[in-house]
Amino acid sequence: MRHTFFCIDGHTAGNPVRLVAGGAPLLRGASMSERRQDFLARFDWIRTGLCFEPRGHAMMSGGFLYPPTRADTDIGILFIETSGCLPMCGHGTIGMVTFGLEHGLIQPATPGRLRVEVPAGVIDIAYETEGDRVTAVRITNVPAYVAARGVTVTVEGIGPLTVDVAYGGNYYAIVEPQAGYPGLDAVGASWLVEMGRRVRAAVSAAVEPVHPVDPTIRGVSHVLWADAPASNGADGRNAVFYGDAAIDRSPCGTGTSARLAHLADRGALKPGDRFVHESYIGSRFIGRVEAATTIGETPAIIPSIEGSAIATGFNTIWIDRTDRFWEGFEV
Ligand code: PYC
Repeated sequence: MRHTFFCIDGHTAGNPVRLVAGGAPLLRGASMSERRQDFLARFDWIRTGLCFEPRGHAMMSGGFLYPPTRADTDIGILFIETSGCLPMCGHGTIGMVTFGLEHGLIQPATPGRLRVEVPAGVIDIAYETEGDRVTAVRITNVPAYVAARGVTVTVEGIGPLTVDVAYGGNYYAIVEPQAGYPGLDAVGASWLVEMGRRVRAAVSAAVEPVHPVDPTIRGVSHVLWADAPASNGADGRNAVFYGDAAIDRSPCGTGTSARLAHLADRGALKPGDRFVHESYIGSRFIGRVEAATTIGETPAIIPSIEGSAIATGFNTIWIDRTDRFWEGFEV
């Protein structure tokens, strides 16, 4: 049996985005969070088939547009990625909103603005256009907060390492330069991947953060290797490790949101402050601390991130069940 998926492929700040514009499964659930659980239970083969080799690669990421479940939102987004079915993805949202608007799949009630339901909650979008192109997308993200401070773990190949854990739509172990991690320029991408796996495993054995309002969002899925900026005008630089072998080519939207919460928590940023975050390949998002807030009783911030995306083409992909690798593979 052959399943056909019509995709718009492209990238946000260098990281891939595959918008599956045709072939999305019908999902059950009263919210995008419940639909995410339904997708994981019944359709995860679509994610692995489209994201893993041979149809994807270690960094592959994307998702589907759905009618929202809430009357106060314009669309719903479900994310797929090599690392799983994320509660929220910043670079993916920037890409999917850009491609959806440019190809008429999203019809905003108010031009320049969208309210989007994602599994992690509701986000607000402001976008700019030039002709038929979307040139910038700003996401006012779900609230971000620091879940754990000063977690010391022992990592083979590094030794003792102290990290903080922060949430920006996914949970991040944030590693700042210290003994054992001398900064991005002193280590290579393969070191960041190998040590990223070990840091995530060690931190996950030490703490399991659970979202204060939605307990389906739990656990450290990503490692943010933080550093000082490499070039003029940026305020910080990072390499985000995700999945089994990926370093985000973008500055990572949820990672930047977590980093904003992290810096705000220690008083280095306050509401209104901007933070230009540079990726491993030198692309940028403009982050901003919009306001202080709470999640339940937990102090948090509302972060925003701005970036842009480029579509690179249409891609009609078959997943044929007679193919030995129909569900994809990782090596
Ligand atoms: O931009 O939020 C993001 C993201 C998550 C994983 C890769 N990119």
